[in-house]
Amino acid sequence: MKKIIGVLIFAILSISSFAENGHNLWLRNTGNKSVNVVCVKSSPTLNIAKQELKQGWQGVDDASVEFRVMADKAIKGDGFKLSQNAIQANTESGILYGVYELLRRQQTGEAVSDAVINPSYELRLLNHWDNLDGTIERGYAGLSIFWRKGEDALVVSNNDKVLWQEYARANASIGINGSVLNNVNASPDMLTIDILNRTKAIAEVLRPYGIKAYLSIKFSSPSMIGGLKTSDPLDPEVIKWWNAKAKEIYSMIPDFGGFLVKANSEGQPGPQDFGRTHADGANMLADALRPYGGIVMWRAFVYTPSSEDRAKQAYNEFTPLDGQFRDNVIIQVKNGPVDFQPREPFSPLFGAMKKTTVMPELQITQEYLGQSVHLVFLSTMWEEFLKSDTYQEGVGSTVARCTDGSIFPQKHSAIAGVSNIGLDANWCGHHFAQANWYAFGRLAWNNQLTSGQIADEWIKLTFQQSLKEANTKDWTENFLNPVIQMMMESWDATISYMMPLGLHHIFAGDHHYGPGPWYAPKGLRSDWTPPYYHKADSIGLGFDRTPTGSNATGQYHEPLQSQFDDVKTCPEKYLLWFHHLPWDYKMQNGKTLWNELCYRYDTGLQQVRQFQKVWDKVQPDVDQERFVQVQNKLREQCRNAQIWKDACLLYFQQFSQRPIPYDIERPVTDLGALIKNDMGRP
Ligand code: GCV
Repeated sequence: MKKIIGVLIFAILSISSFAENGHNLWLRNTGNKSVNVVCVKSSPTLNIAKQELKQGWQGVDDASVEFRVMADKAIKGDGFKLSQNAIQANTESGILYGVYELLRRQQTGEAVSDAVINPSYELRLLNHWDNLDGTIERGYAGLSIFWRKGEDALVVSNNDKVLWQEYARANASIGINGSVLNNVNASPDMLTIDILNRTKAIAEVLRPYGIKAYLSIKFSSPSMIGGLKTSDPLDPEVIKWWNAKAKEIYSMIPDFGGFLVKANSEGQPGPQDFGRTHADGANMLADALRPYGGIVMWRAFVYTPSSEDRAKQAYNEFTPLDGQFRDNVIIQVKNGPVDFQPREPFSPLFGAMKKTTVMPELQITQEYLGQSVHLVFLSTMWEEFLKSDTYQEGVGSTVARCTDGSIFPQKHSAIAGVSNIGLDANWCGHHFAQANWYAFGRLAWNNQLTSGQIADEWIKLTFQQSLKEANTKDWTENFLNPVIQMMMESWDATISYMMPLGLHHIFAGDHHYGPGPWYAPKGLRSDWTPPYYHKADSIGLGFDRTPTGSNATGQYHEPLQSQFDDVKTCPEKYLLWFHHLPWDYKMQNGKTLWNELCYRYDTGLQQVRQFQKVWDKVQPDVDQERFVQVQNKLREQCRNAQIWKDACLLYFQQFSQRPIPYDIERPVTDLGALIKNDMGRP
């Protein structure tokens, strides 16, 4: 009898729990209808397009779809013209993107109407912070998919090729067309022949999917690996060295994309080491790449331990150089002026550099947002950022328009996301972190998309079992809607339990996971310690960036400058970013700043508890493997949110000397214990 019950339970479980490890991402579905593809040409890219369409077709059985690689003025760059029975594009990659669009629409139930669909940005890149030894800076999903240490470090195995191909396919399916293969804290060895050979092998796998390979380079490579005495960008021997290196690279990888450079930033070498400017350095490299069509992405993430507010330094350094860069140089600017914090106002460099191409750098890997433990849908953050109005060329000069070529004449337009991909079976460490990779690609393709739409698409592609299911009221009400809502609220929740009201950079140590508002070891430069940012004292909390403080508000175009300066008009989400306010400052809702802070921390924690309920309730609609993994992550997130709340409230209470409102759950941890245990990387 026991045996029979056991068999029955097993049978029921196997029906309901179709195991999935997440490796197939949003590309799990295969079609069940046949389609006839008409295409006069054959090429690796077109062959992939054909195969994808045949494999995923869920439209009318036996329909015909024609691929037309044919110029059309309405179609820009990688764009395409879509209809029920044809995909037309200027390029073969455009046909492939059209195929993925058609399939996505079929799978998500979106109508396929005649339309021309052009990308917002010409270059849509992932930046991998992967090191040659296989580790990944700020990577939380295992080791690198490109590099490894050991005897077989340079062997290109069949497994490597399969993985790179899967990676390329996933990227192409969301429109990504470039990958920077290594960390911006680059090893000079990247440019040695062995590594270039491996780069070539990677580039060959990516190429048919329309993806170009790029490399991060170390500015001092000429002296470190080239045997030169200097790396001065104006030195003729250095110029010759880079010219020869570019020639060598392009002889191996004819479609090589170009270089990404972190220079004179966080200890990396750069032109300033030789008394030269960022423009001197970037232009020298740009000239070396120009004959081959390559570009230089030069990062503006610069700050030094000076008396100047860190948030102001990049603007101070780069705006005087506006107009001095070659047209194949793009200045890559992080979304906020500090460093990928849970929430920042946009960097004032956007829109301010009017004669220089500027590209946004977003961080997909969740360095400051719970790494691979917390469920945080970053699309909402990026949407807020892209839609922020800089006012630089009048109302409507959003960051999106200032960077995508709608406002400023620019030869190129680009956007980059720091990848969250590693060797983990599900690629990203957390099943929901896949949604951030997906969202980045979708927003890079169309910077006007809403996060709601992106979440809707991603959930359908990632979790639904069949098209039939997607159309049922049950699945929509019981799974789709609650999960969308959870995702849409998740960023807000995280801000609340980590750093509400404009607080920023109050992490412990340098792992950037748990709270550490107290963290300030003797001798450490102050701009690497949280008290530099929160400035808690007996009077109040926050960084005064108005004219009475650092005057960072002066870097924003009116009316933003006045709006941020005035505490009454400053959006509350940025209040403590721009103002140092007394603990009893009255918020718009009438609460004191201290009380509001307490409620925000508590609300964030309660939201995560709610996410746990949402997830537990959707269990019948998720395979067992992914269900349990997400459930466990949510439990840990909840415990950690509690720690964030306790740590921050108990720490700030030492300054505010006020009680935590009595209707809020009390802290469950002691501050002393929190400080002693300093929450490390999970
Ligand atoms: C790649 C932050 C991160 C560093 C990162 C740096 C950067 O400081 O903590 O790990 O280095 O940003 O973007 O260059």
